[in-house]
Amino acid sequence: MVTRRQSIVGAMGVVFALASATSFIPTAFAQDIADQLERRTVELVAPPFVHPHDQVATGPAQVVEFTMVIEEKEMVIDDDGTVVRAMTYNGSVPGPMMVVHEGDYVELTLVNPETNEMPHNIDFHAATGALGGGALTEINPGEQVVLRFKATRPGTFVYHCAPGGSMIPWHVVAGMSGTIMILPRDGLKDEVGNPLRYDRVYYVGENDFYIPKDEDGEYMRFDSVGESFSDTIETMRGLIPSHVVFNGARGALTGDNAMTASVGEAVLIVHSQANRDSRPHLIGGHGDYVWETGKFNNPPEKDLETWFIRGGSAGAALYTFLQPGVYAYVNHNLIEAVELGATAHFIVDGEWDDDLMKQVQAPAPIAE
Ligand SMILES: [Cu+2]
Repeated sequence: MVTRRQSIVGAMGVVFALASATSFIPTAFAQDIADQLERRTVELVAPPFVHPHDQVATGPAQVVEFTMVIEEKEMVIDDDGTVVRAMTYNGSVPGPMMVVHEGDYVELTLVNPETNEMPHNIDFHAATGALGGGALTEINPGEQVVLRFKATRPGTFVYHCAPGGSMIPWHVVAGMSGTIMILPRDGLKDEVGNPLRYDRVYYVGENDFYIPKDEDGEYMRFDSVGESFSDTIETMRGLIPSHVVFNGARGALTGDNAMTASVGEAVLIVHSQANRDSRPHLIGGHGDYVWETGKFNNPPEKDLETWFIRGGSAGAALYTFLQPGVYAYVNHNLIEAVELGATAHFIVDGEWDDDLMKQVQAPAPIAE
């Protein structure tokens, strides 16, 4: 008998080659440890913002419940009105950032509404086994699934869709990635164990888009997400993105959408790239403490000018702003920053410090 799931998956040409290898995994136990724990439900918020959370855990491990709804939709990604047939977790690119503590259990309800066209799933780089949960979360339109995993390793980790074959890179560059931050129960620490705290946290998710062009050199627009597949894959295989953007679109974090801070505030910037390398740089600032690989069991690097985000990872940088003004936060491949879109702004208020910098003489004609 061919089920609806098999017919849809077959029609998509998707082979869940590894799914059968994990079919022996029980999905429920009579006496799970997690069943004994207290539960907490978290409402996710769209990036660059992060849901409220404690930096230091206030009690024993909990089961932290999240829900994400997968939304396929058109999104405008630049000032020219270029449109992508995006696939998203909760409607944003990247998807929302989750925060838990080491030892907590993440319990995600993932919903794929009937109105979508594609099967989807989720692979958490923070999770252990079953393709990061990907093999246990494949859902067709009209289905939902609940996955629970134990947050055993502290750090910032990417999650992304991975439904098999060419669907994997396509869904990722169409927007289906995000980040979870697993804090040590006693919070972040410097290299000798002193506590490090942040006053604000922002999540900057970087995404490379590959919008095909027609014979006239114009960006193409498609009637459905399915119809965008073959031209998009052809463009993707050239490995040259048409857009590299923060938060889903050029300008999504500049101007009126700039991130804000005040002089003296410590700001944690979490930066993810699920598909491609990046190199964040804060122009006029630094990374005081940087977990370049995002893994908090390793000591942070200090005083960095630029840091490296490996494709398929998320890193974290802590910086206390010392001067007011507008700071550009860029991917320091400056072609990607300026031409392709990977620029954000911080607007920082406070008092200027002449000791750190002063214009000793304003521009004037060259003295004779
Ligand atoms: Cu997907």
